[in-house]
Amino acid sequence: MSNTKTSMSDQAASLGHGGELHQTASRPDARITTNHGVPISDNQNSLKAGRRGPSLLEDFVLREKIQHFDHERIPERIVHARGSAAHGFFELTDSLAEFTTAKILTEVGKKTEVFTRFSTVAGGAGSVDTPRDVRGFAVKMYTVEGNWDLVGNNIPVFFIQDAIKFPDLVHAAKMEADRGYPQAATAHDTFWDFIGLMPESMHMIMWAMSDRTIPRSLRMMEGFGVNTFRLVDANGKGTLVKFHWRPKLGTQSTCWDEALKIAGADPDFHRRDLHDAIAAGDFPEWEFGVQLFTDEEAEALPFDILDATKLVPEEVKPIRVVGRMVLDRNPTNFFAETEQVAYLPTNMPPGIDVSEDPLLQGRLFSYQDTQLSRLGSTNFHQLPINQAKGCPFQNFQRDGHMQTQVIPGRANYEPNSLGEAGEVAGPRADPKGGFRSVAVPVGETKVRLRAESFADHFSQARLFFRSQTEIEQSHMASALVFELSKVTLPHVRLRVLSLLRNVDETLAQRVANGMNLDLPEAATPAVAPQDLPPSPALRIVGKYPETLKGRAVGILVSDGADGAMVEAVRKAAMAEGAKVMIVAPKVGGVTLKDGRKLPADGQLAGTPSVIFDAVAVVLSEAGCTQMMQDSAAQDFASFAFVHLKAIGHSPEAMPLLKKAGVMPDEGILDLAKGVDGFTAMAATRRWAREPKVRMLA
Ligand code: HDE
Repeated sequence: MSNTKTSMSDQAASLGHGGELHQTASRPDARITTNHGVPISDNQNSLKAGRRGPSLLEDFVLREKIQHFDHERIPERIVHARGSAAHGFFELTDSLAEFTTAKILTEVGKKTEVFTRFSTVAGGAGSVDTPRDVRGFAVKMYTVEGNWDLVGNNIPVFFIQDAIKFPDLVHAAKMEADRGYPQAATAHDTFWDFIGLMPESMHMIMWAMSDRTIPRSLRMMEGFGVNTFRLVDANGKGTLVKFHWRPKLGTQSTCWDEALKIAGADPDFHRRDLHDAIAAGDFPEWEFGVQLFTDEEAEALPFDILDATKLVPEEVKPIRVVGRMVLDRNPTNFFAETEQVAYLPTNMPPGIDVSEDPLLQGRLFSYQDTQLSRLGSTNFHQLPINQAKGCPFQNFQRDGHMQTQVIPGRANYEPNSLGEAGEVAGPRADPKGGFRSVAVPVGETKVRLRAESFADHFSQARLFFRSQTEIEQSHMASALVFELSKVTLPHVRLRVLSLLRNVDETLAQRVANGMNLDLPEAATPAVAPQDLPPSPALRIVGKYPETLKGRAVGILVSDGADGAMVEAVRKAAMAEGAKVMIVAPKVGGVTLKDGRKLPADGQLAGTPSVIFDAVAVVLSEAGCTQMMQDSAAQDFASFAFVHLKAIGHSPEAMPLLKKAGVMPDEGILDLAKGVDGFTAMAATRRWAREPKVRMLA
């Protein structure tokens, strides 16, 4: 009797708002059941014919459990498979009512729930977080007029101009078809073969070879809508728009050598960083901005606004900041939310519309289609993470795989007059408030071609390269040398070099020198490149203020270390907004000079300096002697040095630093002289050190 009572109350508790069933696993008194609610008496042993006999087919508990497990995986995303996400909100700070009717862009101060997923592009779902790759930046905003998915990247342009090339691009970039490698890397023959044959990719290649593709943190990336969209006012008038996200923590990157080493030290580096920051209440925030253009302004630009390989420099059209996004809640369940979320560029509230960009036009088909194979049902919009939470969705689409709605009545067609008989008639179109497309004139002859206005492939690649600081230019040249040195086909290397000559002769020469090759003849461009005025806004170095906020400082300690020094560094770094970790040879920590115990946050062998932005090495004399026998301790110091980090140290730690090849410069500080300068030095990389530790192209 009491059993029946429990099972009925369990069931009642598990019925959600819409009548959907929820797991009760979080309840301490919850009984384990089959998927159909039958209580299970033993979850450790299968049903057997005798004590040592074979298992019985009759054992539906075993069969159901194994079978469900066998089907746990769904196809991973064909691109952007590796991703990390968080919940948060969008808040409008400046109304765009002059240009659009979309409530999310006109109601200042209103907060709209969002779910944002960041991703790498090429690697599989289980690949590492830090390859050189473009990052996806997809934001789902649950607005009161339906979901708005702004499915962007951390780079404002793209490799190709027409969607028809996308499968080729992705095939070429992913692991090679016969051998199944390399994973999550573009440094291989087929990618560069494709690039060498696609001059339109040169602008994006400049971005891909810049430090933008090795971000320090998902919290420190800019985001871009890439394609041009339209805002639509109450009269149906369209205004062209490009969307931007700017991180409050600034754009920051790793060093390439560091990114490679992080891949080994912590394959989940970015996922962990995002999760930990949000869990600690350190919520990442972005400004939301727009660049708006009338058709006439767009017409006057020296390229086509419908061409996704081009950007509009901020110096030409400033970004108007109109909102902010804060991510303040980690997903509760990775699969249900981060994996099952489905972003669709076709999700737009009334007041926002697409442009004729041929890349975007292809995307308008692709995302809906890919969800059908990935999530397996046309009802994927009913999954909690995909539901239009800001408003109800209602239409006459019915049935299908995994239908979870129990819709009453017989009105499943439209028009109907069932309302006249007092029955529920269902929803109707809303000519005024419903989604409307801008009346853009079209109607030329059908053609399969690339518009002449898309023909200039080099001017903006040149603009980007020439807008960079010297430091960034040398990183780009070195990245190209690294990638092309992994290419095994000589003609592929030469073809890329011949394209680079149209971007910038000095760049091409540096890359050729870096491979010890002679420069081939320049490729013949379809349109002669122009020298556009440089755009300093395209840099990372020097663009944002230097800060320790959101960054991490590691303090390596030994037995007998000076506790006051450790404490002073910790306090100073935390006061600047950094996360601080104590690293010791043993995870139980060390005994300080004054006899106090200092617990460690990480063991030295598993907590290398690559996961920190700056380090302090606070050792006793005996501790230093011991650590000099440990390659992990030497690597800690030497990698911090070659990755251009500030290193604070106790005087006793000098022998270790010397053995590790650390040479004195303004970023190496004796902490016995005070910790004051340390945080200022730690707020940025010591770029001046780089030529002394690395052969740059
Ligand atoms: Fe995507 N892209 N894409 N893409 N894309 C997908 O949709 C596609 C492009 C972007 O976190 C897929 O749900 C085509 C540009 C992001 O879930 C797929 C073309 C930009 C994500 C697809 C492009 C993006 C995707 C695979 C060329 C920046 C991850 C899984 C016409 C503006 C979203 C999925 C997430 C995912 C197609 C080009 C961004 C196959 C055909 C340009 C951030 O539908």
